[in-house]
Amino acid sequence: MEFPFIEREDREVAAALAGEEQREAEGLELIPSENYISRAVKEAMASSLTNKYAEGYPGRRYYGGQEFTDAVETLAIERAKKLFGAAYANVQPLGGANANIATYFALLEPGDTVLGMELSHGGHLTHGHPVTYLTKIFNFVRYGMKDVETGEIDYEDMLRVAKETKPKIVLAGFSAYPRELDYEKFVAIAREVGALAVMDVAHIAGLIAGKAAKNPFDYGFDIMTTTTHKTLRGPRGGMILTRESAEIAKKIDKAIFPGLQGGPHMHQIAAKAVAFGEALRTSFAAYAKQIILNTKAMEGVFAKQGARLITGGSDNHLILLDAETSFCISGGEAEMLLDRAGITLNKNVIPGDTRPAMDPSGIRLGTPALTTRGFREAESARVAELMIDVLTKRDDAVVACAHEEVRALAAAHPIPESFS
Ligand code: DSN
Repeated sequence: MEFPFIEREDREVAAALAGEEQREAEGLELIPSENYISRAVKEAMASSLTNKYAEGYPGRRYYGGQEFTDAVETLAIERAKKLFGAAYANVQPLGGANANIATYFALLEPGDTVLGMELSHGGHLTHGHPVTYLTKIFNFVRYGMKDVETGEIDYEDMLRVAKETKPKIVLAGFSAYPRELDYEKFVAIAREVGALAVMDVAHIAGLIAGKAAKNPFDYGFDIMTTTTHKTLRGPRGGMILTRESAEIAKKIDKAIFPGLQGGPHMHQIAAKAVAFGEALRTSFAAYAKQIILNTKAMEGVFAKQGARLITGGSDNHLILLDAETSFCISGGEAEMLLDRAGITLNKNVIPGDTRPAMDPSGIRLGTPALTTRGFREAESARVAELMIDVLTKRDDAVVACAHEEVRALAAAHPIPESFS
């Protein structure tokens, strides 16, 4: 993307923006929570709607001049409802963390309990990690995997904890778990203890929208929270979806505004509307399916090499690999080494990790961004081979050689401006 005005008026920012454009174009993005947006989504984000205050919701705002904010927010809401089979959608959360926090404040009293996934087993900070301020207000209890080699969740223990601690929310969802959850069991446990079943689908929203993964609402989940910028391929932001209860939706609306946020970012909401429109096209289903095929192709290469994959593989868009056991290298070192070859991914804790969080044993990688660039199974498998080469040999010549091939793969698959 060109920035002619910034170039003319602010050379320092222009240099940083141009650098990022080049980094994204020439490198391969494997961070599973990242993706590339269309030019149409970018245009909406750069639109004049950023100038407008619009506290409230369509048809009931606090300031005048809302005919166009109401139009875009209504479009975003209606498209989101259609994509996920929801009765209600709040498209104002500024991000996934905000969506989760608002859901807690909407539905809980201080001191109430949430049963969520252990962070080192794939859960997210906002699912109640002690470093978040959420734990000063609510009580978070945990479930995890019974067997990290297969990824099976310990549903028996989860039920035991639920009966003992009486959570108000049973929270499914993850940011580093490569398997599908047994939604029936989650909902059954929630119902048994009188809790609401909430699923944070941030990572797999695009897979659900593209019908390449099960939809938690089909299994009775009450609420889904999500980001809009990962597999869903929209602008950075969040959203909360309610399956059927008008009462819950009303509480969520109040928690977002005036409870936690001020003026909604209307340019982002316009971009969400555009992205949801893109996700409603039939081509998006093919995209979602290809993400999983590409992950499987990478999984096959790592498995053949004898690498240790947490849960034994992947059913979705991401792989969690024990770099320490597989390649005798820490996650942090692996991340830096691969960065030098133009392959970006992130270090990640693995279950039972004994290493520090800033340099854990694992790496997390995924295929949503590569798939947007048109990678298919063969190219994805080749990227895994290049990674293995770099991680096993590590010398400068091998890194340089891999980097050259990465540049060639990137050049052959330019970041698209449109998905139609
Ligand atoms: N930062 C996002 C991720 O990478 O999964 C969610 O925290």
